[in-house]
Amino acid sequence: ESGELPPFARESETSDRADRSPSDRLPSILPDAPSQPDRRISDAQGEERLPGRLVRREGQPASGDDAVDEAYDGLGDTHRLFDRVFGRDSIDGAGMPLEATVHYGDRYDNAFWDGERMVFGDGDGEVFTGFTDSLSVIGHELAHGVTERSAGLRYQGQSGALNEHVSDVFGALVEQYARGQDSGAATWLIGEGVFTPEVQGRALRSMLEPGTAYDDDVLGRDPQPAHMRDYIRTRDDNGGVHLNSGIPNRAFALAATRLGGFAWEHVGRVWYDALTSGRLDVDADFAAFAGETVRAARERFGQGSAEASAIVEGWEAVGVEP
Ligand code: ASN
Ligand code: ZN
Repeated sequence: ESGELPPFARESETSDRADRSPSDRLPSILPDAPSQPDRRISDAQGEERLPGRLVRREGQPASGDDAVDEAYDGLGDTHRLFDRVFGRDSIDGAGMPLEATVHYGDRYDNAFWDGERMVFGDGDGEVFTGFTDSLSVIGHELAHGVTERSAGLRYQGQSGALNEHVSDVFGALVEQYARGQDSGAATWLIGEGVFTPEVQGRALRSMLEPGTAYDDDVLGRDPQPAHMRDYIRTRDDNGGVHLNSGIPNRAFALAATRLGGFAWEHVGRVWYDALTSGRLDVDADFAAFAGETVRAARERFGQGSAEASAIVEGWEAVGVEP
């Protein structure tokens, strides 16, 4: 009946509490102190050379250049989500500096992660305004770094679409967390604010309604599928990584909106757990990834939890059997 207490329990029962400092007495209930980001923003000054000239470091005041200051603030918001919500300090979980280059190229119509830094073009001014205008885009690019240093999903075919999907998930969550938005109030759009007013469109992608983000004379219609039956087989875009990501994106957004509340507290947590579980293969397909999210949900929230059920239903709604 009186089994051995685990060593830590016995210790706390028997130690003389008055002799210990407050931080010794309350170690397990005090959250980790938040970490600070270490941001470094460089300016490529219209060239396609990296890194460009360092123009703003951590703690320095606003530069007055919108792209520089938006990148700086957006990296701060992204660091805050990963650190405060998931307990991950920066891209590598060990305080790695967050480096970005803005004003990359001449009217450059994209943003990307190059393996070391986030890079943002200014846009051509006709279709695209600058890519730092959207917090979800900044979060998306930084999340590529997190994926590279965790599951390492290979940027080709289904694993590549999952890599894109994970970046959209954390891009959307950074924005929702910064705005204090619950999943019902969220837009679920990636890249709001990157189009000029001339474009008939809301954003680059819609996670909740893939295929409906824009319908424009110049750009055409948003080509993202929303269900496995419409999966796009192509050699372009590493096997359609920016297209087929619509399918898992919708599964995530459906699960989140079904649960309500803050997405980063349930589905976001589960996706982060799955990504960092060490159980995902670099070549994971949609079904394998879905299975890992369900497993992670059951581990964190319980076998028959509402969270696990919503996630199963989200995947089934897009034709993926977890
Ligand atoms: N904006 C794109 C992305 O981050 C750029 C690319 O495909 N490399 O996925
Ligand atoms: Zn991407």
